[in-house]
Amino acid sequence: MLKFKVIKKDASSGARLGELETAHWKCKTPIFMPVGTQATVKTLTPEDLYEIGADIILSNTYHLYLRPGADLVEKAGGLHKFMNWKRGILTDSGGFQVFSLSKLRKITDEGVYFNSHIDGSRHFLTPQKVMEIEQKLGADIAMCFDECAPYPCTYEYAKEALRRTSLWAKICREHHKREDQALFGIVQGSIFDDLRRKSAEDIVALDFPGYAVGGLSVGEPKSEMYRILELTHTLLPEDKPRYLMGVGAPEDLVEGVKRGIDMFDCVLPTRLARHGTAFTHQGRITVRNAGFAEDFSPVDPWCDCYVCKNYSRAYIRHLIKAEEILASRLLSYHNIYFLTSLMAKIRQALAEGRFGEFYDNFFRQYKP
Ligand code: PRF
Ligand code: ZN
Repeated sequence: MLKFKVIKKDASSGARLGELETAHWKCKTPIFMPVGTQATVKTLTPEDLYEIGADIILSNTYHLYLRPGADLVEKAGGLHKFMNWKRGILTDSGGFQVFSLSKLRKITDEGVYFNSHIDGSRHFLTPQKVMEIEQKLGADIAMCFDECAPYPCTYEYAKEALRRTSLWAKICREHHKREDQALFGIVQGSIFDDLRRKSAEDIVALDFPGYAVGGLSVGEPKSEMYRILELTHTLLPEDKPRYLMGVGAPEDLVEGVKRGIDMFDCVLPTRLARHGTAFTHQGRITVRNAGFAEDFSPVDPWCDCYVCKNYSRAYIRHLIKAEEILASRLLSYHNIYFLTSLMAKIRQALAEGRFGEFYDNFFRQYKP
């Protein structure tokens, strides 16, 4: 179902090199997982993603439940067959999307009432129902239904969301039966140390094959996120994968790995791409800016991706100005390649026992 092994630990931080095996795919960690919300990583084909070197992609229970529906995906033979993806898939539970996308929500201990962001129709998701949906979708890794508290929020609110997350995790655990799918628990607790401790304690007691840190990167200062990560990774079992949800800025991947994180996902690379922004080894550039009109160099001269080997900033800027969809595709390809190869370089550094040196070099060049 899921095998995870720590191969090597960094001597002076929480960073580790690992090996993760799921029903469809085996890979080394730490990894970045591109997001394919609606069973597609926007503008890219599976072949593009194989070429880039993506190991696991993420999809969303919330979106697929609303459209096209879990029954249809099941009829197609599961999400892998439906979207023609042969490597790993992780489905998020909707515990975040239902809070960020839908209006008129009502949360009870039984579940969440909400209105579809597509047609306004009324729905009720419970942990039982989310498990039923995720098992129909058939991803390699499924996530528990959780409540992600907004930032800022009161201590009392965060405590209540944590209590509900623990209650739902227990129900999810009981209703999850698929042996070829691993169910991960999610730690909440906002930015409160004692709540994070309590949440980790509750979730670890349920003995999941992997653990996620949720409720971060929701608007809190980066220093708070790093502080909570520093604490949380010491509360999670060493021999299980740790996944930081919804985090994908290059500097946060490096800081996350340093604090014991093995898996990341984020819409950032594809979203930035659609807005004309690219990652480079020195920081982000906005290719749509006039300053690049006659810049015939690659998006990132230090990148060896297909886009950087074949196209210039000036050409991509032209595509953006002319509203040609190829612009989104080329920048999405490059941005995902950038994060995927960043993780490959981190793994290489870990394997060679020089993560500290890598960290220093990265921040000497990359300006967030
Ligand atoms: N919970 C779930 N998905 C998520 C989050 C969470 O807290 C976040 C927070 N960054 C992103 N995606 N289920
Ligand atoms: Zn590139």
